[in-house]
Amino acid sequence: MKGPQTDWWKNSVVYQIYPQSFQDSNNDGIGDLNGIRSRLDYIESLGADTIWLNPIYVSPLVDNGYDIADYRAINPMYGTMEDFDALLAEAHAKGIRIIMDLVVNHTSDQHDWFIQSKSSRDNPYSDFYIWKDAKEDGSLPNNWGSTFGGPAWTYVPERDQYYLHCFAKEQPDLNWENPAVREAVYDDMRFWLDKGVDGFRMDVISVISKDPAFPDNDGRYTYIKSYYMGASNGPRVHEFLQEMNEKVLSHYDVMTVGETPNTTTDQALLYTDPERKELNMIFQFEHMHLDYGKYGKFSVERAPLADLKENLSKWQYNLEQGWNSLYWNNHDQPRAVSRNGDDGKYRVESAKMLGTLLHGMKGTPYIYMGEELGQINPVFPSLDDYQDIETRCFIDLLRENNEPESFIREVCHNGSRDNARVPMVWDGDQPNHGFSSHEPWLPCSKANQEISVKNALKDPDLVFYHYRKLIALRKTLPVLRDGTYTLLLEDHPQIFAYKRTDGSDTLYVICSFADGTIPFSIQDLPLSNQEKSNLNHAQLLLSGYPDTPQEIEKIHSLRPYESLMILFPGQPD
Ligand code: TEU
Ligand code: CA
Repeated sequence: MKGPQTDWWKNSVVYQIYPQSFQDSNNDGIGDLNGIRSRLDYIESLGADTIWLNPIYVSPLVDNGYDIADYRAINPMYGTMEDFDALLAEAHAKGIRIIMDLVVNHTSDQHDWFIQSKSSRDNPYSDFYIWKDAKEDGSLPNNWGSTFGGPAWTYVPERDQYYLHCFAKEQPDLNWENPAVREAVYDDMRFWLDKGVDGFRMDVISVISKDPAFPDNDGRYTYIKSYYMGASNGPRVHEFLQEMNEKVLSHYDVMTVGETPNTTTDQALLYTDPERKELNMIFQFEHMHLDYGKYGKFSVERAPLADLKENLSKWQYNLEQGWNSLYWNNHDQPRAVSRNGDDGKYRVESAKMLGTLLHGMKGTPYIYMGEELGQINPVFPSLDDYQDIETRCFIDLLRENNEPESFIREVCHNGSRDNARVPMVWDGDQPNHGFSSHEPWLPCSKANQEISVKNALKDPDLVFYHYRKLIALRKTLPVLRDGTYTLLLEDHPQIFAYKRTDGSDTLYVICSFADGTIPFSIQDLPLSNQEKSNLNHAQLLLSGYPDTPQEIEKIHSLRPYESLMILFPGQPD
């Protein structure tokens, strides 16, 4: 929407939809825009007020849409521009905003810009991409590797040069040093903003500025040869984003979230401090890397609770002048219940606990489709069933390294992006889980068959209603938006506890990561004298168990993965 920027996004809860897998409406086995529109009531009932759509533009789907061939046209498999307009209008009518995925670090190699650019060294688009000669000795321009395996440079005979691609060779990096590239991107952004889109999630936006010397890297990130991804936050990235804000974003009341791999809290402040007029918030990855092993997230490790407590708290403390995004899941990550919770006996309790832990923090929470149900990692019958380019690349790499097939299966089960991309489970009793009456593009997950919307809506004690309460609390409790954060019980080996306070209300969030019952009482917390004398005023707002005593003095333990939200309401003025 045109007009000066406001900070509506500080009150928002964002629901991420992977369009290919959410709801098929024309029974071709592929999710689509009309399918999403048919499910807006569900999203409205959850209470999320903003939808993030993964890319729906024309694309050859080498990287499932993150290789865009036309930024202003809808991929016909998702529907038409009229279908998009209808979705946007109906969402807005329900008070639901929609943000799009802006993928402008690179295009598809089928984009007209690249087709022209690679045809010769002197055409209007020649400098739209990053072309380099071979080194004197004929070797590649530098040692950068692609995130999806192999070198980050591919040779084109027509130019007798190499072009850079930090991702697949079908995803050539745009040359942001070229003002014409930036203006072309800004025009494409205006096209969507003038249609009423409410903002953008910006794909690997920290990578758009490269060191002009293109130096060899020190070989970090060798497990996926993605040397470059270790060097994002390049020299002109903030200049480019301030220009983008000044020329485009500042003219609309929109939200922006930049995806910025390998970004520290200091760097995050540069992106999100409102005084700098760049982005509203970023997706950082430090908590996603706590269980990384030799092969990154294709790992058998688990994030130690102490590291989670330290890292999530660091981001709460250090972004006071900025703003955090809060996420466990997305289309690139495995399911949080499997990764950080218990996807067996205590699936429901641990899913609720992870939701409480995240949604009690300061920032904008993101819910990835199915997270509100407590979805777990699917079991793919064979390694051949994985389709994601990143997973395929790792399977090849691990086999090159002679890793045992059992290890490869285990780390793909733990880390593959396909874990998040199987069809949404509407009704486990319907063909293809109610997603489609046609064989889906990616097989449905039997492991999630009972973890369905239909079952969730029938049972108030399942994860859906817990997430709905968390979202409702964020709309009604100012302390959740503006309160300070303080980690409590720092050294407790099984409890992650913190408090939020705004000088009036004080909220205590207590989360057990133990798979057994452990002793706990409210007196274990550093309550203020006033709180100690007002225990009877404290309110148990939310628990992961239906039968937790409302009188908090009667709580003497935490059951497996039990989570509590306890409010000491401010004294009425
Ligand atoms: O992801 C950025 C990225 O580097 C991811 O591949 C992530 O680092 C990796 O999965 C490890 O967690 C963005 C998109 O979200 C992803 O889907 C695209 O494949 C990628 O950029 C290229 O556009
Ligand atoms: Ca379809």
